[in-house]
Amino acid sequence: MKEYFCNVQKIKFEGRESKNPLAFKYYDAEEMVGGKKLKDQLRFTMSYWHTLTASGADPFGVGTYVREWDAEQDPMKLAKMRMEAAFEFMNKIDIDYFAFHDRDIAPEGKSLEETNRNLDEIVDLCEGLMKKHNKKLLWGTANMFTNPRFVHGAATTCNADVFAYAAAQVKKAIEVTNRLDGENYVFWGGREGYETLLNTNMGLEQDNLARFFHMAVDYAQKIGFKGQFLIEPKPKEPTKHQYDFDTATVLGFLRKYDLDKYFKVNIEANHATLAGHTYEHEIAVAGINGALGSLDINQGDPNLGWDTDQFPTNLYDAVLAMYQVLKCGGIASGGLNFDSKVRRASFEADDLFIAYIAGMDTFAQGVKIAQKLLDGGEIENFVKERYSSFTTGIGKDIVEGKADFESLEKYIINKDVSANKSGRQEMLEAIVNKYILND
Ligand code: XUL
Ligand code: CO
Repeated sequence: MKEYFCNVQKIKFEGRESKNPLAFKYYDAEEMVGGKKLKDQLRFTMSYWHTLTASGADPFGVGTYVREWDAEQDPMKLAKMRMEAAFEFMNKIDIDYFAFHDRDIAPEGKSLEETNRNLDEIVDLCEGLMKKHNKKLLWGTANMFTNPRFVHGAATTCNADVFAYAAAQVKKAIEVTNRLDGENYVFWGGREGYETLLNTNMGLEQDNLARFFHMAVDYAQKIGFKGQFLIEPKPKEPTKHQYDFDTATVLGFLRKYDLDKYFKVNIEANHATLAGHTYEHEIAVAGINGALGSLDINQGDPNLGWDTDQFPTNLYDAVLAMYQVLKCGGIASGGLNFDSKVRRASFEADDLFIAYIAGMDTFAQGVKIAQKLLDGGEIENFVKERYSSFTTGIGKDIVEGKADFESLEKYIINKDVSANKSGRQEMLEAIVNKYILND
């Protein structure tokens, strides 16, 4: 088989003293952390779109990435080359999982029928390569945002024919995900939102979105798809207002339409920050609601108001995110998907490897330090003590549902309120620093 990344050999773990840019310094896949091998704790995932399909184009300029398949003109041959390159990449970077949109892996034809035939042909190739190289599909999804037919949305469009097209497209994408034993299926509402309320029937659009999700659940049950459905929140971009704004909004929507037992969330760092939250906030909201499904890892730029999808290299953020993940009991059927792209100026093929290594090393350290923080217990014990008034006396009555306004009034009316204690934020932040710096 043709080699696509000739300048790169299989990436090895060389340890923290290594100066080799093409080696792991902190990610040792076999290292045990929290009772699991790091590779099972993190389940790193290659995003097909950023790694194989993207070109480095931005709204001001054409693609810059230099790839072995650039000269190929025939769309199906190109799709096959990229699929082979995908497995070479996963083998060399030592990642077991991948995720894709239907249109990342195969080109559209003149009709949906032809498009589906193209997809089947590439999925045949993919299935064989998965068996040969022992790789797994973390999730599949449908791209319902690139083609102009989705200009007004897919499941939330004003055009019923487009709704039908989107339904048929997702039907096929679930079938393909099922065929490849995908462990999850993701809905990111690419254009499910609005630009102006002046032309939008928001009530109908949201009802239709719920109808669409129910159809997906029914169809999955019909064909025996056992994977977890996930919704990926994002507040804006491409639309001014996306309906799946953040985790709390998604959970409210799911409960309103009786969908909450079928869906969890796929949380992306840069989407969290666009919503005005931290990544760890979104993870914690999902965690306390039993809805943490999977993670898209990347980082934004604090000075830019859009989704820059940069590779995650901020260790502090990774520690805080993984701390919440560990507190939720781990990532379950999900993984850590690199929804991250190399910068337009990082156009050489080696940059892809360097970027993945940087991200994998960051999250390896992130989870190791988070586990030590948890094991050290200083923060957990502080929090436990902070809420200790709810474990005895009147606090216990409140928690156990034995109190009401009248009994609480009677209890407090002639009593001094006990003194509040410091929240000690700076002390806790210093503890986090200690664990990072001492590691
Ligand atoms: C876009 C985004 C998507 C989803 C999958 O911001 O995050 O790539 O992850 O559709
Ligand atoms: Co994403």
